[in-house]
Amino acid sequence: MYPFIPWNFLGLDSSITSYKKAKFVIVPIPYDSTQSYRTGSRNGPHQIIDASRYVERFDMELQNEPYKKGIFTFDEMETVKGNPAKTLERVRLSVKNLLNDSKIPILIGGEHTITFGAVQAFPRDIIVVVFDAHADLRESYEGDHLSHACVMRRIIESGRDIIVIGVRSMSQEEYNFAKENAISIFFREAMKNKFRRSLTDILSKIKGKNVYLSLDVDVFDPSEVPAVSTPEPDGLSFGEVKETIREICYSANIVGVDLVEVTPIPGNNITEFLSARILYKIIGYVR
Ligand SMILES: [Mn+2]
Repeated sequence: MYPFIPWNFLGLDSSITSYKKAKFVIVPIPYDSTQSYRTGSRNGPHQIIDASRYVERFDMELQNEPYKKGIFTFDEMETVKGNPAKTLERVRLSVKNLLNDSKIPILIGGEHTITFGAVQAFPRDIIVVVFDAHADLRESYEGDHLSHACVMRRIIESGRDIIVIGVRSMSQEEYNFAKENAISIFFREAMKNKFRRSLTDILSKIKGKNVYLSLDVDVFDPSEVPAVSTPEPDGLSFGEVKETIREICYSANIVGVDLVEVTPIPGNNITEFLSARILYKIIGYVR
C-alpha cells in the first residue's frame, strides 16, 4: 500500500500518530544563531528525525514497543534568525500550549539556548537536570547574554534549580560562580571514579520531583558522538548516560525533555542515530 516512510519521529504510520492520543510531542527547533565554534546545529533536528526512522521500535531492554505510548511530531518551528529573545518566546509559547494539553514536550535543537525558552513555560518548582560537557554559566558570551554559553545562568536567574552532569570544561568565572552559589555540578571525573555514589546523590536530589531533562550531546565522548560544535575529550559513554537517565526517569516525574547541539558532519550519521536512540530510550523509560 505504501512504499514510503512517513516523515516523523520513528517514521510512524499516520494511523498511530494522532496528536490527541500522543503522550509525547516532538518539537523540532532548527535554531543556531549564537553558536561560537563550528556552526550548523540548525540542521540537527532534520537529520535526527531522518535517522530516527531507522531506529528499531522494539526495545530489547524493556521488552516492549515504547512508541505505543503515543508520539506526535510537529513540523519544524520557524525560528527568528539573529533574534534569540523572539525565538525563545516562540519556544516558550509552544511548550506552554503542549503543557495545557497535558503532553510531554520533547524538543530537538538546535543550540542549547532553546532550553531557556522551554523551562520558562514550567512552574518554578521544576528541577532542570542537564547533561553537558560545559557548565554554560557565563554572565554573557561574545556580548550576548542569550548565548548558548549562558543558558544555565539564565535558568538559575529565573528561579529554577539545576543539576549539571558530565562537566569537564569551564571558565574561571563559571567555576567561581558555581562555587559561590553552590550549584549542583557532577563533574566528569566524579561520574567516572565514583559513578555509583554520584548516581545515588543525583537521585536523592530529584526523587519524586518534577524534572525537565536537557541533553547537550557534547556530554558524550567525541569518539561516540563526533558531530557537535565543541567536541570536548574524555566524555561520558552512551552506557553511562543511558543508565543515569534511566534511574532519573524511574525516580522523578519527567515533565519535559530536550536534546540539543547536534551539528551534523556530512557523510557521518553516528551522532544523529545515537540521538534518536537515546530519545527513544527516554520515551521508553518515562512512566
Ligand atoms: Mn555543551
